[in-house]
Amino acid sequence: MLKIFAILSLSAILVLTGCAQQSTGLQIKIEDAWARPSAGVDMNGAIYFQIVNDGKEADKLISAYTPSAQAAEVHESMADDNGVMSMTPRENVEVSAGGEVEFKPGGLHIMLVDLKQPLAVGDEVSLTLRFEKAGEIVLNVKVREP
Ligand SMILES: [Cu+2]
Repeated sequence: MLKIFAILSLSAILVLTGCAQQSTGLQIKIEDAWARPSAGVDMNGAIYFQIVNDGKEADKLISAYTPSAQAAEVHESMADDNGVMSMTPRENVEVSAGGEVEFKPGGLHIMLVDLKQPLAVGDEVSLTLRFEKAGEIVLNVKVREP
């Protein structure tokens, strides 16, 4: 009986700290998420969205996960002086307090490495984004034409 009581009060504490965290005004929203269809034999995909930070503290996107591919990586595409595109992995992406960061073709994206199945228009992909402070945000992302 004592043990049960201990567990109950522990979960009460967890709920309370959850509330306390929210009251600091930390709020991350993901808007307009979409995935591009995969093309032919290229079994990589890409997901785009906008991160909106309505909170009073900066936060960082630190990792991504999807069950639909071997890996989900945060990448940034860039053109060099000759206009040749390349992409580099980003360790994290900071979103300033009250700020927005756009993931879009030719820029930041979530790369789906080694898709388990091709992505066609109308399909849905589950994507989990992990933020340093806001924790995990799970999205259902629709595949559509760019
Ligand atoms: Cu990429």
